[in-house]
Amino acid sequence: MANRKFIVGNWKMNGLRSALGDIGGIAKIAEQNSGVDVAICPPATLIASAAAEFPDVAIGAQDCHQASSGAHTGCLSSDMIKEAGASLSILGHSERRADQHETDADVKAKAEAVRSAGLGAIICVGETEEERDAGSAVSVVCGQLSGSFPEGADGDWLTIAYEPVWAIGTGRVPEASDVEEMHAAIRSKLGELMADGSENVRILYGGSMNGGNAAELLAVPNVDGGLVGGASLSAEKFGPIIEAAA
Ligand code: G2H
Repeated sequence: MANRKFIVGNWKMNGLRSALGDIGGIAKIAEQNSGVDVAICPPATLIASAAAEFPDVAIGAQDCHQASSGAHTGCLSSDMIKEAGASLSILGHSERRADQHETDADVKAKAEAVRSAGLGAIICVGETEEERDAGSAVSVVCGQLSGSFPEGADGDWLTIAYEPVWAIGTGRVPEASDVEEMHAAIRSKLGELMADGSENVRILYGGSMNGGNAAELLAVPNVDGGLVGGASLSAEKFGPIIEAAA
């Protein structure tokens, strides 16, 4: 049986309190499309207010430290994001792998930390343009998946997001056939990594998804939803993506 579609907004470093109304608008559209799971991951400063004001839509974080507490200036633990109202966290986004030098081992530890707090994890993987041009996209992505893969993985709390780095925020999107090939490879790797239940782990596509291309991308086999950046910042742009998944 096909997985329920999961559409996640990654607001990255966008949004002041004045943007809470946009989360309200998205929550309303999510409510009208109850066959789709929807989450918004605003900046950490908005998690508590968004979760309090809009309890009917899932609110997530964009990162979480692997340690439970301690001398980690500027970081947030899984218990902290949970207490603020997050029910999940994006982990290992390529922007963090590049800017904060996060390794696969860091991402695995972070996923295990959010799992311990009872939260969901969305682990991001994806190749650069050079890696795709060199023909190594599948091996790079499967290598990241193996290295980042947490203990005790289960589709109830773990989601994978395939985000080709060259498609992020560029308006460029892979051919449907390339998305199909990669998602099939990820599905197969999940089967190797898990004793059972690998078919229940949702695999999202991310990278310049918008209202115009969502239906085609979401129809690709093994695409169980989308991780959406720029087009998730308003209900006007995000709504059509949620509706395309319904
Ligand atoms: C990929 C995506 C969200 P965008 O990073 O994770 O961003 O949709 O803006 O390409």
